[in-house]
Amino acid sequence: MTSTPDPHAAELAETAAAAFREAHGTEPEGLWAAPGRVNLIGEHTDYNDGFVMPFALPFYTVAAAAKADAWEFTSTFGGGETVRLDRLEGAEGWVAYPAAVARAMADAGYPVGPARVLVHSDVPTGASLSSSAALEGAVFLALAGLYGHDVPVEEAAAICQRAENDYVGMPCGILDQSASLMCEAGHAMFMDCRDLSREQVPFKLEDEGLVMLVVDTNAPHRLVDSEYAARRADCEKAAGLLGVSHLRDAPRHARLDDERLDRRMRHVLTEDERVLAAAALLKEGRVAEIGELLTASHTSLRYDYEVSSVELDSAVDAAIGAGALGARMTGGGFGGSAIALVEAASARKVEAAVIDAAAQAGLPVPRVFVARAAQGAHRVR
Ligand code: GAF
Repeated sequence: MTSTPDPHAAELAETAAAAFREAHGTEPEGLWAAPGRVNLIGEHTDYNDGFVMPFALPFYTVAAAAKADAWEFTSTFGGGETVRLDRLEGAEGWVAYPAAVARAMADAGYPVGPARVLVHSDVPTGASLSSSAALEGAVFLALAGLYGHDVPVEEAAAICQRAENDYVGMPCGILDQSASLMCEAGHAMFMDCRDLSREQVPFKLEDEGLVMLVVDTNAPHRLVDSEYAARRADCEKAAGLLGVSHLRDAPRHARLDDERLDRRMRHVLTEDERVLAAAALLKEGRVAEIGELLTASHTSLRYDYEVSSVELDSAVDAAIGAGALGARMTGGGFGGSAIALVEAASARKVEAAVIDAAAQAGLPVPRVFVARAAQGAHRVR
């Protein structure tokens, strides 16, 4: 939450301010932006009290907002109509997210509202790039700003997570909200999900002649919520059998008789080790060497945790086949996006291979773009 606005967030904010004026005939009191994210490594570890390492993407959701006599929510992506609510309970569609944030803030002792909130965004939706967390983060900052609450950022992330858990009904961990609120430009954020302690690790790939490609498979998410909840339940059961509160504390060489639970546990334990190894390499400037860890993470998510998909596997296999240093799915899985670490000189070749592989397999055409580590959530003006 720094004071220098990201230039792209500032551009989006101008559009949001104009749309707010158009909808309400007045100026917003302020504009707040929160980004989507890529998780570099550390997948399905957050709810096991483990380690993650996301970075913010230069895609933002901007909230233009002002105090008002009633709740009014407008978006530039929903046809521009304004939804007026007498009460926050029962809000539907995208409005369920800002309504959930306002309710969770009140629950936490930060009463807010009512307010006019207009939302404008270029965070891809349904792509595992945290559009929900970006929406929650932008609305949180807007409401906290309007109603004068100075909330520690760790608490802000926890409130946004509870908004999603308690009122949207998605049992997510703390990764996405923390990433959107706490990442810093030019850095990946190594975070311990047990206490949200974190270290910003320099992550400027261009200095090393490398790029990070994001492959949005354009595949619809399938069974995301039910399968996600099932993985959480497996982890809780495995931890219970081992007598630990979270799998992060399972002994390294523990084994479980239940073959499926054993694989789930192995993923969590080895993934935590990979995050620690990747953070150590990045701190030593040995960026290219994290490639193997990314690919090992994907293999573990594919076979042990079983959250990949045919589209994600196609993208990862094609990227590696075309010379990527490493590749993996990112986010919850079952569709969404993959990432590939590549030498800048081979980026085009890898992109073409990924698109060609999808076409050959009759899969949706992926969208491939280069990611840079952008700034976390902040007030634009
Ligand atoms: C989703 C969840 F929202 C996160 O909390 C995290 O568990 C992730 O899947 C998997 O690492 O994005």
